[in-house]
Amino acid sequence: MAMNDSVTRVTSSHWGAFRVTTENGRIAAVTPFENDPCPSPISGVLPAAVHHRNRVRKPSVRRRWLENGPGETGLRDAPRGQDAFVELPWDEALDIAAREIDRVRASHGNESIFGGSYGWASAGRFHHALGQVHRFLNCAGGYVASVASYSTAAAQAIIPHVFGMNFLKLLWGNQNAWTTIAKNTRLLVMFGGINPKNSQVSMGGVTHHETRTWFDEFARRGIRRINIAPQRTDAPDGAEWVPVIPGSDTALMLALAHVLETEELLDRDFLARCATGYPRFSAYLTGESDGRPKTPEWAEGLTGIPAELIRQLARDMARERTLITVSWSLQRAEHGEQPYWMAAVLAAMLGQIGLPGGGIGYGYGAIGGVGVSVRRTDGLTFPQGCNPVDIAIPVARIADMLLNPGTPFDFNGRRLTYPDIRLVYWCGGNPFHHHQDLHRLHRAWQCPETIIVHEPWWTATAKRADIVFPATTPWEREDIGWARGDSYLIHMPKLIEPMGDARNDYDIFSDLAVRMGIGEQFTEGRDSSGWIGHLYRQFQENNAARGIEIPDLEELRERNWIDLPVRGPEHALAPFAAFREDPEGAPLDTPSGKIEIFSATIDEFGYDDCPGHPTWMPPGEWRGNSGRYPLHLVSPQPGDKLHSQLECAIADLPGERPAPVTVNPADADARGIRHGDPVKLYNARGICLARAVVSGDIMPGVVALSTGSWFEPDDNGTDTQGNPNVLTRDAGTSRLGQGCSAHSCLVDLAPDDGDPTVP
Ligand SMILES: Nc1nc2c(c(=O)[nH]1)N[C@H]1C(S)=C(S)[C@@H](COP(=O)(O)OP(=O)(O)OC[C@H]3O[C@@H](n4cnc5c(=O)[nH]c(N)nc54)[C@H](O)[C@@H]3O)O[C@H]1N2
Ligand SMILES: Nc1nc2c(c(=O)[nH]1)N[C@H]1C(S)=C(S)[C@@H](COP(=O)(O)OP(=O)(O)OC[C@H]3O[C@@H](n4cnc5c(=O)[nH]c(N)nc54)[C@H](O)[C@@H]3O)O[C@H]1N2
Ligand SMILES: [Mo]
Repeated sequence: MAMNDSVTRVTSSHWGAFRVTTENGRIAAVTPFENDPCPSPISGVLPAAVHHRNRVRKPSVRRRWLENGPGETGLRDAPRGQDAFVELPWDEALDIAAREIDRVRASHGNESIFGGSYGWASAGRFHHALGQVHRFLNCAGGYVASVASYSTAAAQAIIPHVFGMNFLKLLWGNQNAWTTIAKNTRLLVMFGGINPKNSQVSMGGVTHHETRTWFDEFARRGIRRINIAPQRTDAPDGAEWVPVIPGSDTALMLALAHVLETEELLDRDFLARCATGYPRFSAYLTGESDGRPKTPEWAEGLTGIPAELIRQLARDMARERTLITVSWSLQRAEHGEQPYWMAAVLAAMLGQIGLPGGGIGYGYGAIGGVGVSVRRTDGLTFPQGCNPVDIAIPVARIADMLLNPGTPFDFNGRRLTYPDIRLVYWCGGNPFHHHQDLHRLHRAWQCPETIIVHEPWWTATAKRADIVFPATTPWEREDIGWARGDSYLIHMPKLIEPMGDARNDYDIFSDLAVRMGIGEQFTEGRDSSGWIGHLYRQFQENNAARGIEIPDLEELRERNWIDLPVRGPEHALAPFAAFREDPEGAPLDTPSGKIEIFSATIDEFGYDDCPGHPTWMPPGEWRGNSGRYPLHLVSPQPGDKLHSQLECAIADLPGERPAPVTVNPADADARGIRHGDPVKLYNARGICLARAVVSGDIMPGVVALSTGSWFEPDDNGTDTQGNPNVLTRDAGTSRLGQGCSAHSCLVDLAPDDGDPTVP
């Protein structure tokens, strides 16, 4: 195309499809995709972000690493993050990196390379950064991997024990569709809400944003909606708001269960036929086994919810067709396994699991694809190969691993040992945004000899690497957009030339692979367009076998997008219906074949932080047991963007940084803080700046600061942008799940008077 042509094409992203207009080789404007009923505004900053001065323009190597070699002892004087970078030509930088990977694998073995490399990267089936780095490291002899996710680690550990299936299988294939809920549910009880700001996003994309539309429909149909969450805004307007102290949902669920038990409102037949272990659990519930009945009065003090309200809610749940939903946030907390398990027990007691619109659902609203009625399509996956190294850590235990090589730890019934990591390779994630207790991560990050990062932008993680390779963004390369739970297949055209010397992750890995003698293995003789064509043909074949016709790639290029005929109420799910009908004939894959209210397997692990049935254990850091830091910090996902992506352009907007912290008027008044005031949030782990949004939409005693700001500490270590992870605690949910427990965090708040110390 000629340089001054103005072209508009549709492209895809994790937050949906949108139109991009390019002019003179630059992204000039972004406009909504016409078929999306509720397009996400996240791409508004795209033109500014893609062309931002903060882009990594050339391969860059940290000066002291270059001068002194890997593992140089000077890290104490100039830790990663405080050193200058030297820009090098591609050939030289690739030679250095390939030599260094070869050195580490020869002298310490592949089990000293960490390639867990967590992150969302960007959408697009072929250029997905994580698939790229994993395939590359597999070809190179393997790497230490990571398992589960920051999103749902505790759920992924507990759900198979309870329902006998992988959590993701439950999520995508065994939950009520929105259509089924609209038709059948009468009472929707939402623990942690169902937040449309989160359903803007889905892994790989969500073209048709329909959560709000469904809630309008629920309201029209008179479906009662109850939002049990610290913030009113956690569910669409019109829901009844029941504020709950964060981390106390298990106590609330136990009290609801207690009412069902004592008022004989439970389905004993369902429990006998479809569940196991109720008698043992009910001895705990009634206090027979521990002397403490889990009454509504008991829960009132823990949850902040009046006992009478709990009692009434339990009766209403027993009377109506009730769907209990639980947001993912509940399990990103200490003992995060418990509310997930207890919600399943509560649903089993109500006896509606397997009935349309009843039972239990996890993660509605957390991502846009959940609940959407779309037939499954398969394929378009860049093969990662096999990992010859059989070591993986729970994903959120990265700092523990780097700080404690050789130390044993427990994980879901196994005793594992942290490996001794010499080289970290990160591609498509931003741990210095997403990990907890960032000052601790910063210390841990000084341990490896070498850190290599691919990034389009100079994020806090890129700034803390030894070798940084500039990566392209999706708008600088061709790809295919398609995702689970979406019906759209989108050709993502290359819209502009790469910024600076940026290259595709695939091309960077191909060149490293050639230098390391594994070129043929990694590329199989294909360049990126060869791979896209190859994967696309496989996708066509797979789906033809299922009767879904996919046009040729040339035609898709021409048409830009197509809406595949895979949507519709006929694909609505009937979760657990067959099991409910005939639990012996269609058993679950648990040891008992039933829903496990008591799990002998978990019991035998002997974990005091995850016993054999759902149990209330007050978190170590929790409002009920705090003196010094009286406010509970929740750190939800940002509504205006995806994690830390495109942040540099948002930070440029007047008044946007530091980030807003939502505070109840009572807490603000007590500290002399007014709406809009600069404030500092602090605890023993760190300090960050923020600006106060004083609002009655958050319950007293709780403050909310979204994730997403880049970590930019000043000389005193105070984060200037408002990243909650300088405050959050870095500990596993329990020995079972070892997940991220960011939501268990206490802080205090003060006006920002410019004094670097805390009051
Ligand atoms: N306190 C607290 N912390 C949390 C959470 C919380 O609730 N509270 N939530 C956690 C959760 S659930 C998650 S998922 C994580 C999210 O954490 P991350 O997934 O790490 O966040 P992103 O900002 O999406 O990071 C993606 C990075 O990849 C880069 N990138 C984009 N495209 C490409 C590409 O093509 N190639 C390369 N090489 N790089 C690319 C982006 O610039 C960005 O820096 O945060 C976790 N952290
Ligand atoms: N716009 C946007 N959408 C996103 C993302 C994004 O970055 N931006 N990230 C995506 C990702 S990776 C994920 S994992 C999902 C996460 O989806 P979720 O985990 O469901 O969402 P969060 O925003 O972390 O939390 C939702 C709400 O839970 C409430 N909450 C916190 N702790 C508790 C508690 O103990 N009890 C109760 N009852 N409520 C509590 C908080 O008030 C919070 O606002 O979101 C996805 N969607
Ligand atoms: Mo996530």
